[in-house]
Amino acid sequence: MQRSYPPVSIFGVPTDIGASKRGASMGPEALRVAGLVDAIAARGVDVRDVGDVSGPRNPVSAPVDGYRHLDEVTAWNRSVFDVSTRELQAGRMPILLGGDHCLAIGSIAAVAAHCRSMGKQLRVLWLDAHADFNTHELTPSGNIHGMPVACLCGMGPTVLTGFGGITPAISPDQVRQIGIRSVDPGEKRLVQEHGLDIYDMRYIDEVGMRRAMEEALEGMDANTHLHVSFDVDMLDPAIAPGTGTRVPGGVNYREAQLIMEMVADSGCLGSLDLVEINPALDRRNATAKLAVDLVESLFGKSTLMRD
Ligand SMILES: [Mn+2]
Repeated sequence: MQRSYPPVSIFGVPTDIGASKRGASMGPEALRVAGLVDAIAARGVDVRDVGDVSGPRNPVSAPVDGYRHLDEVTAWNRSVFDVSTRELQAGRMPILLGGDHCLAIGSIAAVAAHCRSMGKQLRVLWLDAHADFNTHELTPSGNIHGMPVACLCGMGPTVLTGFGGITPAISPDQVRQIGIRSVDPGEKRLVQEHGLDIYDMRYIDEVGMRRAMEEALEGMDANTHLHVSFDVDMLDPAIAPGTGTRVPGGVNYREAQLIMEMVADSGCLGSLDLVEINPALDRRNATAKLAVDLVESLFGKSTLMRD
């Protein structure tokens, strides 16, 4: 089936401000070097690289009240929110090149505000090894890349929950998480309390990726904007070594392709985050190349002709 995609705007957010390890700040260039823009253009999509967002350097300081770098995280997310909003209002699909996963706060807050103003339904597909549902009371580390889903659901500091003017930006029932296999003990309780819809690795092992994805995409229609937030640590570290928080037992190559192909088939893709690629930990840019390969499938590339 030949699908048509809206024009796409790619922007880089070169920071590791919310991460535990340094290096995700080099992610945007790694993805460009791996040929992301040409790969999307080859799908017949009008794609433009609008350059990098700028923000404060990483001070590498200790947590304060359970948050590391809260001021800097806020500044970066403010810029992300502004760029995403600008591109959405121009009728373009924003693709964020991270950077660490804390940047999804600004990105998804912008998408949520846009959906509200357009009267569209929002579904967030969160592809990750981690639930990212920590709060400053629960977090073992203070790293804000472990908190974006909680912040978006209204649990977090006011500076991070208020982008877009409405708190919470989203509710847990709009989120589906795939690939989860590492959740902190306190976080586990919070996840259960809020009924987050999680397709963890055990569930995927038991029912298969196809059924997990069918359930995760259930209930979407032509009026649904699907935001995909793709943390490359969802993937098994054997195929995606270039990331800061590797967890064994992740999604394999075929399963990952199936996720992307099923998103493409839904016809609902509206925005995308590509985060946590850390070239300092990678082997010859393999993780960025794999991400580009998966993005091609997200834009409808398939092995065989299908209708
Ligand atoms: Mn994450």
